[in-house]
Amino acid sequence: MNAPLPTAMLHALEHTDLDPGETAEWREAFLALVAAQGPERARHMLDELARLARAERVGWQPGLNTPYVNTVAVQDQGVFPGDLAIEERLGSIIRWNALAMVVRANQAYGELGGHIASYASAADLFESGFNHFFRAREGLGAGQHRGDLVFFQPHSAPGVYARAFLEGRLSEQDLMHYRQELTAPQAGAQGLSSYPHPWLMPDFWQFPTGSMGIGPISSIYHARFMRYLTHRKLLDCTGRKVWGVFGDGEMDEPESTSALTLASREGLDNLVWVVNCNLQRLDGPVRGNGRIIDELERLFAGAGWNVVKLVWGSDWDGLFARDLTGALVRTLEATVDGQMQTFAAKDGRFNRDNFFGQNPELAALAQGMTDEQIDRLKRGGHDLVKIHAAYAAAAAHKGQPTVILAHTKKGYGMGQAGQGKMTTHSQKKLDDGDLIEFRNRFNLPLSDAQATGLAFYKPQEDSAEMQYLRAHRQQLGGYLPRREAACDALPVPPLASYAQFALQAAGKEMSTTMAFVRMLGGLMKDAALGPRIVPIVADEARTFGMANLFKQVGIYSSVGQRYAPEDIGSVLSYREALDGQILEEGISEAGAIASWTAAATSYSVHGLAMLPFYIYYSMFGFQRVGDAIWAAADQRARGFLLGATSGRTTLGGEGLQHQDGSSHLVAATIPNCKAYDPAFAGEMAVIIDAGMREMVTEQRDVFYYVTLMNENYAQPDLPPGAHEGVLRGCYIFNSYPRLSDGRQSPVSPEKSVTLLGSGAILTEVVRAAALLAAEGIAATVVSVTSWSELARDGQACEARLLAGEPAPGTPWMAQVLQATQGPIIAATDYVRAVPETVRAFLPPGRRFVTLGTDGFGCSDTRAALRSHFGVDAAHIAQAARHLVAEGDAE
Ligand SMILES: Cc1ncc(C[n+]2csc(CCOP(=O)(O)OP(=O)(O)O)c2C)c(N)n1
Ligand SMILES: [Mg+2]
Repeated sequence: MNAPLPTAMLHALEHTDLDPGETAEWREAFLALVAAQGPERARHMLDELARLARAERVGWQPGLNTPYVNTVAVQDQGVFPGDLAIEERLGSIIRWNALAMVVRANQAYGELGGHIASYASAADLFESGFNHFFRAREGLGAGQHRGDLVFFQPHSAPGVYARAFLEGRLSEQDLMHYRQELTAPQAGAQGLSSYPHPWLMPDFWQFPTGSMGIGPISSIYHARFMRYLTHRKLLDCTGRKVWGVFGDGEMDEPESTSALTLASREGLDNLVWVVNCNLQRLDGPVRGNGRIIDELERLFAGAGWNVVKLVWGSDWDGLFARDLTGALVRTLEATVDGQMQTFAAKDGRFNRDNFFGQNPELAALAQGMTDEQIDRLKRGGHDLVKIHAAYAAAAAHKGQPTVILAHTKKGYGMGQAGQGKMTTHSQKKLDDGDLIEFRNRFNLPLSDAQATGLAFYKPQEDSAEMQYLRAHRQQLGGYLPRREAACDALPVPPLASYAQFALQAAGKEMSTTMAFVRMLGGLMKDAALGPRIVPIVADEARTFGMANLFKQVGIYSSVGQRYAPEDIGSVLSYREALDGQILEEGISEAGAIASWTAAATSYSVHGLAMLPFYIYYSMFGFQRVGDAIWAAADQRARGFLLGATSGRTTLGGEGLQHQDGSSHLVAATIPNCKAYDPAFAGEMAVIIDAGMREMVTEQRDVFYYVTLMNENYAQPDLPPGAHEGVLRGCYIFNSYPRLSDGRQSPVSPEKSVTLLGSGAILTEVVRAAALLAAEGIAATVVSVTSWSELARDGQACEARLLAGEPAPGTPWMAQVLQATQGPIIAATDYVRAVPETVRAFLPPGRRFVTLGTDGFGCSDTRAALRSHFGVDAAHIAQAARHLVAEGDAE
């Protein structure tokens, strides 16, 4: 890998030299040292000089860039183990089918969209992986490979479908229903989703990557989670890799690069990224005035990654060898990406004149080549031999993650229709001439009519190509991508074994956060389920009173603990351990949610069910990393998100940025997320128990969002028979008959109200009920544990009704409220839109008013905040008085 560069290249890289003679002496001395004593001694000498330079403060820093050439030298390439001609033919066929699929869909329905140019640039990068590197799951048995994890660039999905077509996993009918998931089943076909979506194609896609940046960060945390499983001796993941093919434009997403140092710090040599540097994104060049490969090399090298540059194809080897003056390297060093893109878009003639024509040395280099040959000079990412060499180097590298920076052309092979064109990203229509040109360019065995008719092409099953394709996948364990869901079901311990204190709290004061942490500690002691629990925090464990878990189960560290912690004698000591159970992600909600996703999908990715509990400031969840949660939902995550210190008034002093009044609104929009805002520890216990059973025993693809509060108050016993209501969204908590001279009076509808509350605001509701009862207004208090479950249930009943079903059912909300009387007031610590979602499902004829915390939060006491937002007992009681008076007046 570290073979010397030709001397000419070194000349090309020289700076202005004030004393070339002296330089020559130093150079000769160094070369003599390498020749006589080898590279190790040479490295030692350079280190020594670097130490001296620093000591003398000469202001020298080693640059992070290497020359703009391949990292793997020709002589280190190794022998290509495949049949180049067959692989190229297969690649051409897959390219064609991918293109035909997109163009057909758009000819039929112009609005469907789709992409051709991205896969055209990535095809060889994908194919090398498929033919030689990406391992599929053999099975879950002992000694069987459980498969690599491969993250595919989303808008290159057509290429993955086109390959699956040759593999016999998708039919021609399926390809004809690209982006037609609703129409396809009517034609007996499978609709192919636009991008990798496990939700939509649960047997096919594993990792949702459609939102740029989420694939990259997710791949890092999946790789780290595999280490976690190995170190905790739950599952040996050695020998399995995580591969990710991402775009160069995609690297601009903050999520893409924010965890690079985690990957290197953890020494994740099970991780390989291939960044497809086609120099373009959607609108134009990624770095028109600079060079993205150089920039990424500096970034990744600086972050501690092994960088493999895959810049030029094999045809360039000869050019570099003949470039005795260094003119070629010098010119490449001086060419910015915007210009390189123009060269990609133009033909051989243009490049002879404008690239090689830049100086006589370059012109001489190109002299023996035809325009056609110049046109076909490949970039590294289009040369299967060079790609294989880079992948092999990456796969063998130890101790660091690797990034391969692959230089390609966007729209490669699309000719005038798209190669290197500014607008190529969205090009999805090709005219007859373009199609014929593409067929010719890739030597496809299609007649003119077949080409212009966009016929899909599949070689005979017994052809050399098909045999080759099958044999290579067989060697690598089978086909992929392939998503599987088979895993062991986990038993959940009886509720009473870890949550009796919460179910029968008998008025003991505590917050629901405290109750949760106590329950979690108990659950982790369960022999069967305990080890599968993954507590995750983003530097807020102490905030939530979880410090005791540090000692109990330890914080995961891939190197154990190399220091004596300051608090070593404490029962709460900060204990890091190789088999530590807690994932402490530091201040990175994006990282923590990626960790959670990795654990929450372990049942599918690894065939081993894990149960993550990620606890965080609720404001920094759906609001901060909502898109990552959406992707986790797509990936069919199973686990708990705990939005702690929740509510806009309950958090008190923390103010505007911290106080959450909206997370339940967003949670409600995620179809497989069940969101709860319990007021009491007993309710929370019932919800956690049901969630665990649903996710790890019944193995349903749902996840739970539960908000927790930091307010201490008396926790009542859970009323008998409340379980069903707690899970369906509400139950009657208590009734407060009106008091008159200390005696109870009969209730009349005019003097009754029904008060609904959730989370910590339920305590205000109860206080309001007591105030009203004392004034002669009877109140029934309904504890709402989930507004979104109530709304969903109501919508389902309504849908059945509208569909004319004979027994559509009554919404649970209406059933519960039928037993109550008077106007209804709902109060929460969230924006009013949250309780408003149930308005349609109330019993008919009841007045309904919602109180919430719309507006910006601010810092003050809970009492002051609740008064400010109008959700305290006084405001609730006032609203009730008004509604009762309104009723009296009617
Ligand atoms: C978060 C997000 N923002 C924007 C998009 C829309 N989008 C899809 S592909 C693309 C350009 C991708 O460029 P690059 O990463 O360089 O990939 P290439 O197609 O060039 O291989 C954009 C902007 C998206 N999918 N996700
Ligand atoms: Mg790009």
